[in-house]
Amino acid sequence: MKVTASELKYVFPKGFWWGSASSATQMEGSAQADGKGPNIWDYWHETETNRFFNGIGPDQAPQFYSRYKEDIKLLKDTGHNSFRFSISWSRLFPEGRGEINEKAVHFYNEVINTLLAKRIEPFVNLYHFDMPLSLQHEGGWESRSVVEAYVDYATACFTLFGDRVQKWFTHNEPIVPAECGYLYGHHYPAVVDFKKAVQVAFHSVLASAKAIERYHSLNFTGQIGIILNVTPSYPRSQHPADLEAAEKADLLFNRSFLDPSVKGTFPAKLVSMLREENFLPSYEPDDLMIIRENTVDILGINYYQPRRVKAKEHLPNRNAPFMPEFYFDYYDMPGKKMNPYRGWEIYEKGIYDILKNLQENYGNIECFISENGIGVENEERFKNSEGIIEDDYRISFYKEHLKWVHQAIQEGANVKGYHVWTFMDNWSWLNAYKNRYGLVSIDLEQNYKRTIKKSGYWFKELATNNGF
Ligand code: BGP
Repeated sequence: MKVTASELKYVFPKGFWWGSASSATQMEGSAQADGKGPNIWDYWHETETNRFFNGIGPDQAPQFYSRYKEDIKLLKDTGHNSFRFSISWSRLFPEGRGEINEKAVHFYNEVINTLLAKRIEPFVNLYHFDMPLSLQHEGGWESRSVVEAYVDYATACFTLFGDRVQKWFTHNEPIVPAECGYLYGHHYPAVVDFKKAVQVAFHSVLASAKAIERYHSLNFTGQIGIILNVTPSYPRSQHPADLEAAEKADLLFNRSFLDPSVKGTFPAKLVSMLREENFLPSYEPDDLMIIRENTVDILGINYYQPRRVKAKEHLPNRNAPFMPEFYFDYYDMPGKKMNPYRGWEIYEKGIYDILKNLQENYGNIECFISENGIGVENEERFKNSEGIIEDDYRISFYKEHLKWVHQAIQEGANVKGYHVWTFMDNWSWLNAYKNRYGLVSIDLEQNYKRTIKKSGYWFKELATNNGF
């Protein structure tokens, strides 16, 4: 229902981007179809199925590959004026480099053209956790040759689709492959090695800068940026030791990517922390200059939860593998609000704190909320007699975050849009279909039948009214 602006409490700036984010491996399915090469997820699922919730792998993602037309219509029905998806590197280049897969070119052209025909702006991300297997065999992001392969892949994407795509992103949450793949064992190759994690992180930053350099050198008129999960670090107290713990967590998890991406430099304090432990990455003479000169045009912010920390209570075991938690302990704040299904704290003001930080300390760079959402288990129980899931908790979740986004805008934050995670219930890296995040539900029993949830109808109203 369209209402007038005076009837709304929270009105957003004209042209605000309303939409959602997705990723290839989580949405496309058809993991072996039409010449796609395997990526690390296809491989890991095949070799260690037990690691995945109910043993379900990426092949059973919601089949966007074959159903994109129906899905793009649903994007329209849920009010999207913009939509982020990622290109599957191993669909476009089955070996990661070399011969291109024409069927993939056709597919992504179709997706882009269908979106544009419906006046939905495509936001295209190049890397969302899905390393082609053959490049992982070369060492993945640990390896310099993979950085070069990535720049070639990015160049191919710009050349193929850059006449129509105006918003590009080099990575989604690049810290995740570093921490989950090289520290915490959640992503393949599940190595535990801090030095390697740092190398992976450094190469991701370098790859991003090189792709930005390439994009700008090709004289496209669009923008290129990066998507970061900036998780504010809150200290338990104002005790100097707690403050230091929070600062170190912030340096490691946020500023490690935020500073080089936006300012072109790594924080001196982070560098000295890493030097002290002999963890500095290896790099070539020009790398730091490339990073300095090729910062992002735009920043996407994924926000789900805060990070609460305190000073360490006990000395770490120096014989155990080094972990970020050598610098701080997690703080379990009494009374915090939780999403029990995902085990993540819900703290709406965090989104405002991030935007204020960007405004005050990062030149008020143009940004948007690129992911925000809540994953809930067994949503079937909320189905009404018409088969629609009444997910009022999701609507409240969005509203409570949007109030803070609105507040930041009133105070001058340069935030241009709000994308939820996610459009349609999809396959999650470790939880498969356990927690559902979509505006649209998927019925796995009925051939992935799509049904708009109550939140999907609400989102349409939100976008139509440009506020609520
Ligand atoms: C973000 C990722 C998404 C998505 C989301 C939800 O960090 O960018 O890919 O998965 O988190 O998390 P999960 O699927 O683990 O519940």
